[in-house]
Amino acid sequence: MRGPAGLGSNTKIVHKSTEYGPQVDMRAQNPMYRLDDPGVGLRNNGRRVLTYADLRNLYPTSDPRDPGREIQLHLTGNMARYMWSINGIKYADAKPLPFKYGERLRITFVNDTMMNHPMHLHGMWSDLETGDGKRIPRKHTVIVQPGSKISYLVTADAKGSWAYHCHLLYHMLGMFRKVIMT
Ligand SMILES: [Cu+2]
Repeated sequence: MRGPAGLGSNTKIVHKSTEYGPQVDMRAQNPMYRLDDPGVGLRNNGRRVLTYADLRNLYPTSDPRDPGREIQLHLTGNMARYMWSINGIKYADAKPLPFKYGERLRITFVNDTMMNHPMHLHGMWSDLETGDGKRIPRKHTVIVQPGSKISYLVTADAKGSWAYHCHLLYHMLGMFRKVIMT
């Protein structure tokens, strides 16, 4: 089941079989949206900290369609071995992610690790779902907090091959996918 545009995902969280093995040392048991959580080190510090929950677009949502499909991606790793992956599979072993030109899709990230991962999809906007479908903010990079989930919408409007990766240099070797849009 998919929620309407702007409100996020109702889809069940599933840890795929590829997430089980020495390359993954933990899996989030009940990941929630934490859009209004300032994050580690910025909570309850006496100041008002702006969060993703505060973001609204100045302009109406450019593509108001509800998503036609949803991709759930798990950010995975093994902290002690410093190995990083998506769905337990590192880039070198992964198949490209297929996008269909013209589609509106939802990406839901589940962070199964204890670190933040700023995820960057090249070539398209990441329309972050913060609760208002009419004013969806557009981002290039979306931070996924530890043990949480987050969703955004993508309009597939650029054919070709695109990089999709964590923006932390030491993570991106494994936490990386190629997107191919046809
Ligand atoms: Cu990362």
